[in-house]
Amino acid sequence: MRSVWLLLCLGLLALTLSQVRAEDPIANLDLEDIAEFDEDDEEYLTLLEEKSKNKDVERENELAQKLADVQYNLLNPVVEVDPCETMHCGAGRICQLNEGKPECICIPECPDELDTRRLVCTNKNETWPSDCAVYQQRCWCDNKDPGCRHPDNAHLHIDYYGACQEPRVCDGEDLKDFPRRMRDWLFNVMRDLAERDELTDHYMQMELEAETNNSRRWANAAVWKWCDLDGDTDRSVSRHELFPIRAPLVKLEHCIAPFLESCDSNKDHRITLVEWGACLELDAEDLKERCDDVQKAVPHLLG
Ligand SMILES: *[C@@H]1O[C@H](CO)[C@@H](O)[C@H](O)[C@H]1NC(C)=O
Ligand SMILES: *[C@@H]1O[C@H](CO)[C@@H](O)[C@H](O)[C@H]1NC(C)=O
Ligand SMILES: [Ca+2]
Ligand SMILES: [Ca+2]
Repeated sequence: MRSVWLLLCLGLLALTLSQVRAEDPIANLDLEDIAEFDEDDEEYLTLLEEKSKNKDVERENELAQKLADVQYNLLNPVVEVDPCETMHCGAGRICQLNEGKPECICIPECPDELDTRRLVCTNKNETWPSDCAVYQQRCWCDNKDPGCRHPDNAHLHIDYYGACQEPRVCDGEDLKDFPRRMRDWLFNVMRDLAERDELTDHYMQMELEAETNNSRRWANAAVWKWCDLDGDTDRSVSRHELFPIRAPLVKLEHCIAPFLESCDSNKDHRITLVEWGACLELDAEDLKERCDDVQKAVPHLLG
């Protein structure tokens, strides 16, 4: 019985590890959005943030270490398994044993960050030393801990990676050329994931089509990314779901924010596939919704 449990545990960790590699970075949130936040959004955003955080090499190493430990335990089944091993705490929280029971608590200390590349800009346009510091603050405010600096910080989010900066205006040629660059970028990301064997069979097939049929090249990549962003599979991409392509790119691509803004042409805060195709300047005829929902089931298993 115990070994079955351990195997399950091993499987979950392996799954987590493979996910870590498959995720590309992320993030977004506008000030005016805060008011609309409901529990589901918060939860979903936390999941996204968690995913992007997982990209961290340190975290990957840590998981590799855990995996090694579980393997060791499999071979040496005398060792007690820490109940925290299988406990999943959200961003800014860690698992701690309380009278033998696993419990999520606010991360007591974030690593001292001297590296300016770790800086993040929040939805309040405040620069924080690291993503850890932001999640810790949010946790403290959720828990009414004295470390909470302002009650609003219960809704603190990362707007983008890097120090807060004066937004650079994107206009003229830059904006006009952006859809083409974005299409190229999406195709390259998809191809890259295919080469690393990190797409599901369904998306592998779409990538192959994109490679071999010029008329499907941009369209398939666009459909794939749109499906990929639609985390709750309601067939529209909310502002929160744009987090993964916005946050890591804002600093590098001054046109990404206005571009994504422009995609929601009817301003209902959701991007449909038709809107997505139009803002990437693709032919509506070529855009067929072909999402692979199987893939979407995976994160829930982990949650
Ligand atoms: C955000 O903060 C930066 C740096 O302090 C500042 O230059 C910029 O104008 C602010 N942006 C907004 C939208 O207030
Ligand atoms: C390429 O894609 C187009 C558009 O979907 C399709 O009509 C055509 O049959 C495809 N060509 C090949 C060789 O598969
Ligand atoms: Ca959605
Ligand atoms: Ca819309």
